[in-house]
Amino acid sequence: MTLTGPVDIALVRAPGAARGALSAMPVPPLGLLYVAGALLRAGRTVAVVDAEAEGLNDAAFVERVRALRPAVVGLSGMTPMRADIGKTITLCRPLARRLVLGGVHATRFHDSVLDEFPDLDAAVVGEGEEVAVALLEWWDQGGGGAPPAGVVVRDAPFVEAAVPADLGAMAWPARHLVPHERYAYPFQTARGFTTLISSRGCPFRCTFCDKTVSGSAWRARPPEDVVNELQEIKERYGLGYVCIFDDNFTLRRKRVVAICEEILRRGLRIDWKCEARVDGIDEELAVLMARAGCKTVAFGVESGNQDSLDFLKKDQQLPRMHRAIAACRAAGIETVAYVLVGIPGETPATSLNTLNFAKNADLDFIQFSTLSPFPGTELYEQAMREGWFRETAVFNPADGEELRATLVPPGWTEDELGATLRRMYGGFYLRPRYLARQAVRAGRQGTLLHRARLGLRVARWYLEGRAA
Ligand code: B12
Ligand code: SF4
Repeated sequence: MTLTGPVDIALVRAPGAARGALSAMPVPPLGLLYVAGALLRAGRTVAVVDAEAEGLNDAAFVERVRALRPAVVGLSGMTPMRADIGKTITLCRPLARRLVLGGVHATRFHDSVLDEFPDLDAAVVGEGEEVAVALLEWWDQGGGGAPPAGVVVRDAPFVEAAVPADLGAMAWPARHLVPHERYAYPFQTARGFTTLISSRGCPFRCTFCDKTVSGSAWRARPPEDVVNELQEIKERYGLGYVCIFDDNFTLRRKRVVAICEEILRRGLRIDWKCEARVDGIDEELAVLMARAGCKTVAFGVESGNQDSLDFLKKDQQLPRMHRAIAACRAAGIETVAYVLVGIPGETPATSLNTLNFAKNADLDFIQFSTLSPFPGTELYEQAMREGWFRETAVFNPADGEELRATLVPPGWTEDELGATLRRMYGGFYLRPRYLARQAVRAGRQGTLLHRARLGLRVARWYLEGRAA
């Protein structure tokens, strides 16, 4: 939808803010869309400018935002993307009276973020829907006295906002504000793509996991609300594939069963992917999920070495991983694994056990990454204590940040991390039988072109690295 100004707030994702070898496939800015939904419900005029999706360069982005004449510009950002946060602030400063940052970086560094970015007027800490509504009201009233809970401004005390408890009462993401035909996802199996969150938070204790925004208390939306949203995605927006980005979609089996049964009861035909722990899926559940449209499950496998899983406090056993992956395969669900390279205790040689695990488990796709110690995590404290912390240019074709917090454990160099990562990608993907099987399946799904393009991008990244 094209909105002409003036608007109360423009929520923006600037050019480059989702960059990376795979960034020709930006995903919707879900956090911004949730904030937009809450503000619209509160009667505000809201625009979302996603320069990544619209293919805008800096000049075109600035013109788009300027034309909206926003009173406030709001942006989001993760810690590895702080150069982009700075750039967006510089571009937007002349365009609005107020500038506010929300998201992971603002939340983690709420006590220093206004010093880091002096042109910011405020930061929103934590889940931002209700806080953003309160902030705009506060600014309307002149912005005097203490700011609302969850808002950081200069020279005023900060009070944390309560985490929203009733997710079922929340407005859905305002998807009509962004061009959904421009979004795509590597694993999508149907035309039209979006993302959805059905629960927030995760009670597990993995030492590398940054739970800054949504914390450890798991909160979930009622199954009916989730299926209503899926139905809207299909019927109002005509989108056929949904990525459920919950930290832990399968934490409560009963809830997953209820969601699947409701999808089936309504005869809703929509493809979806979710992220799960291996202890959240069994044979029977996988069959039900597949019947309800689940095409892909992504597991945080992390490593094929049990010692490494224990080191990371993953609370997961290798045999259970094999079982969950096999259950999905038997049900016809594709499996993706997120896997880490450079876990302390592993060497470049023993980390290849993970590659062997992946091949033996017959996974469909793997995303290998170096282990990142993010501030606020147990791993970060450990990395600082042990002198393992570095910031390096990213090695991974799937991630788009320039500099990434990287852990360089004893026995490794940064070069070895990069080289091992490439060896893993090559060792997994460049197998003739694997490629042939994937090509046949993609042909059957009608995703051959989409996946071939993706494969070519990863291959280019791989070959460039070998030539360097
Ligand atoms: C889905 C996801 C992705 C997706 C989509 C990201 C996107 N741009 O939307 C993909 C796969 C592309 C991705 C990529 C990356 N991700 Co990611 N991702 C997530 C995940 C699992 C969920 C995010 C989400 O959609 N949450 C739901 C929405 C509703 O929440 P939200 O985005 O946080 O927004 C809320 C608040 O933050 C706030 N808010 C946010 N923005 C704003 C703006 C304003 C103005 C206001 C008022 C409020 C506000 O209000 C929102 C509503 O409550 C989180 C883990 C997590 N649970 O947070 C990791 C996470 C955010 N990702 C992370 C990282 C590091 C990355 C990468 C840099 C690489 C990587 N994987 O290591 C890349 C960078 C990509 C990029 N250039 O943007 C880290 C961030 C760590 C940090 N300290 O910054 C996290 C926390 C994972 C982790 N546990 O370590 N990611
Ligand atoms: S890595 Fe996954 S299971 Fe572990 S704490 Fe984070 S979200 Fe939970």
